[in-house]
Amino acid sequence: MSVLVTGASAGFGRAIAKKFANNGHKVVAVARRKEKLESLKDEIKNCQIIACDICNRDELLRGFESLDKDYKDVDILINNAGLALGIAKAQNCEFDDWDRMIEVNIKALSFITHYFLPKMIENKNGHIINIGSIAGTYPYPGGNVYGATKAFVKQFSLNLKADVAGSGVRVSNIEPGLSSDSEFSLVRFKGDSKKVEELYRDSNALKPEDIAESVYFVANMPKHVNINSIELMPTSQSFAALDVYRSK
Ligand code: 8X3
Repeated sequence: MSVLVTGASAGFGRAIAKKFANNGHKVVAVARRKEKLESLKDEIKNCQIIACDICNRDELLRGFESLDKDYKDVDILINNAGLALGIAKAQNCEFDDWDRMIEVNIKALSFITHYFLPKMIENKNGHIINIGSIAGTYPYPGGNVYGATKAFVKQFSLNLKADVAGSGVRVSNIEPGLSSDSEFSLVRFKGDSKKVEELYRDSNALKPEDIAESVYFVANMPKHVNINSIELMPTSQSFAALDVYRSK
């Protein structure tokens, strides 16, 4: 029995991996950067790593197969890996950015879920915890495909829940708002640290540990309780008014 976390090298994923490992769980940490995973492995007990791009299905399958027996039987799958690329309006976006977000946020997440789900059903035990986003619910300029991928995660989580009902398997979607201390915004702004600084200025945004706490809470509710979703924002964040563009 183990907990598999994707995107575990940094940010939410790393904090989630630490939270579970520090509470006695075996953790499978998946991410691209081997050195970061090795350093995580040095920090926590009971951790095995899979260093690969989760969009590379062959590498991923090889990684799953290489796990020790007591790590292979994943009972909590945390689909955390995901990214936003760019904040331009749709008409000005690079299609390659959209393609990559769809590959990681939708296709890789679906593939990994598809791989582990049958075993969970067979064991009558398992929990799939997806990391969605408030962007899957609330539209904002520049959110275009990123928000749409997170809307997929939201609906996929609900549809999975409908399919696994009665099996003992649980499905949850954690939807954070503005979150700092991860590489998310630096990736989104393509390395422009000034924009990142401005985004977080005086905001007291959510921290990776806040998300890890929510994930751990959801996973540790009694087995008969399925928390379908948690939407969390920093106290400082709110909703924008609906824009009206006037002709004059
Ligand atoms: C990230 C949260 O507010 O940048 O998923 O869309 S937000």
